[in-house]
Amino acid sequence: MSANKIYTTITKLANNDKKMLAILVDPDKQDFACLNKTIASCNNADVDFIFVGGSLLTSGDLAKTVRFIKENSSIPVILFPGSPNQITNYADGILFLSLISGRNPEFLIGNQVVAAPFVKKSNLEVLSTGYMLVDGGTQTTASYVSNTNPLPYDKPEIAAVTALAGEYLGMKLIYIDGGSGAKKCVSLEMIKKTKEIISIPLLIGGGIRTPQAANEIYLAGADVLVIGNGAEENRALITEISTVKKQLNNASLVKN
Ligand code: 1GP
Repeated sequence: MSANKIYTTITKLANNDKKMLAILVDPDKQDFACLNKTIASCNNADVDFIFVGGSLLTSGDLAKTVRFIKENSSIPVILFPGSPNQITNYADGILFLSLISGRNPEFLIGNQVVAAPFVKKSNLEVLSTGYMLVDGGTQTTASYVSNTNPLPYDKPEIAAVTALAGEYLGMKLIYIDGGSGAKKCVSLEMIKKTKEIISIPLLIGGGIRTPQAANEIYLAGADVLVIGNGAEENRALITEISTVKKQLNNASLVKN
């Protein structure tokens, strides 16, 4: 994949008010027969990216999972690593995350230093991402493992200025996450306030389980939706959210 191909695609679409959909695959939860069905659903729907990773990898094989996806799909695969050992050259790109909602130096810069030489040796496209965890009503693995407090759910202004600081530090994407299996999605108010203040693409994930929620989150200003558990539990959700995305993109075509 040529340099910056993924980022160019994301910015071009976001700048044209086009919405994107990413399906998150957790290598720990994969039985390859199920993964095959998930990949088929992504191929048949209009999924833009497949993210692979997890806050904590225990039994899964990341490289094998990514290779299997690449063998069965042409959708770009982007690593969403919870730790520096979640790097494989089989993917197309990597969200090079800094957990800017937290105040744990290991997740702000320490792990990135460990990962940097491995990323350099790879062919992965590096997508510098300001990653923000928001309280989604339950303690998530991500906030526990990172030993950080998530942003308060009802403080959209803190989220917005944190994202802005990330942009000023040179990050290319902002990802606000309620965390895997969040009970509540990131609030629409937080998405709106953040989108208003930043000029880089905005990814939203955590607890999105219905096409209605996806529609509202897109309309509030998310450029990319990330769906993990919801798609694992109900594969039809991939097609349903993809349909929402296509309808919004067709409407924006008419508007433009
Ligand atoms: C988690 O945002 C992702 O980091 C996806 O969350 O699994 O709740 O969809 P869900």
